[in-house]
Amino acid sequence: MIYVVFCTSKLFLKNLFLVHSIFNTLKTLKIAIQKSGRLNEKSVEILKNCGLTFENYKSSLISSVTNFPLEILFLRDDDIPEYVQDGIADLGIVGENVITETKAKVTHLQKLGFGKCTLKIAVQNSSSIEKLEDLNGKAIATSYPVILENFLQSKGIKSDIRTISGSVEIGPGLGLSDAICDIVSTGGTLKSNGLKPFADVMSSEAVLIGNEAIADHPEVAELLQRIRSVLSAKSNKYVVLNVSKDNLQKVVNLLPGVKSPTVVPLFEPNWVAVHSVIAEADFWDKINSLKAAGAEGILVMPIEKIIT
Ligand code: PRT
Ligand code: ZN
Repeated sequence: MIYVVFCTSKLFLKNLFLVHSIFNTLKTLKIAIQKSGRLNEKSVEILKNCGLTFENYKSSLISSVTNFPLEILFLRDDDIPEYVQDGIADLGIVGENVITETKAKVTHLQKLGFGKCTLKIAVQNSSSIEKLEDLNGKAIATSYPVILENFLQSKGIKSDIRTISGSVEIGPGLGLSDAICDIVSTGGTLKSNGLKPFADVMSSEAVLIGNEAIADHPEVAELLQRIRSVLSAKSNKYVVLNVSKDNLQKVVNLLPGVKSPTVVPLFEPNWVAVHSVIAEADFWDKINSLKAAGAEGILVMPIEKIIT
């Protein structure tokens, strides 16, 4: 009986992790991340930046965190939403595109700011398809049939969706389809295959997801707080600048800080150093405004964590 259940590798792995979680202490949380591929490195990086110590074994399926009650499961990204939905993993890091495609019932806990991409419909450069309605009755090759179907339905379009698992971009060239629906980040792959983007279907980035029953677990809250402090630090810069007291108010008005800027007297009379935090997004605008307001000797440093 057991041999029948273990007959495919996906089922085998799922059962292996299930048995592991039954015999393991009930307290140890499990987070599933991609074993190899585009999300692996950044997933490992964000967990390490949260102060978690573990070995990133390329050959192993599970790694224990030595300084936090957490185990890391290394999986194919397509399996992560289902593992989290079924409680084999409590948490997971995976692209929103995969969550939507698998229709997994999981809680979205936090967007992570990496793995950004857009699922797009693209057509050949020479294609006569010009507007969405032109896709009626046309064949579209994709690895994301669920997302594409939902999109087309919402636009009232009926196309022939051809599901293929990889190298979708060669579909039109081979005469397999009139268009494709695939993930695009730089656009280089479309270009090198003589395709042009035609419509955006969904934008996506890596997110932290949780099993619906585990989301308010205290250790999940702790991990979430650490992840948020890492993300917040990443999107901000620490700035130290000098300014004469005559211009101090003008400079302070431009700087929010975490609470408010720190102002420290300099040895030179009538001059102070101002310490503050600036959002990465409006960094250059702010720096130029600060210079115009009289700031000098501006130092900009990365921040490791912001704990509020
Ligand atoms: O082995 P496993 O199943 O775990 O991984 P995978 O091969 O299925 O996925 P992987 O590692 O390629 O991607 C994992 C996730 O990264 C995706 O589900 C997306 O959420 C995200 N992501 C971000 C991308 C891209 N950018 C991306 N550019 N996933 C795929 N691509 C591919 C795309 O399919 C196309 O072939 O890159 C090509 C297009 O890239 P550009 O830069 O030429 O536009
Ligand atoms: Zn995959």
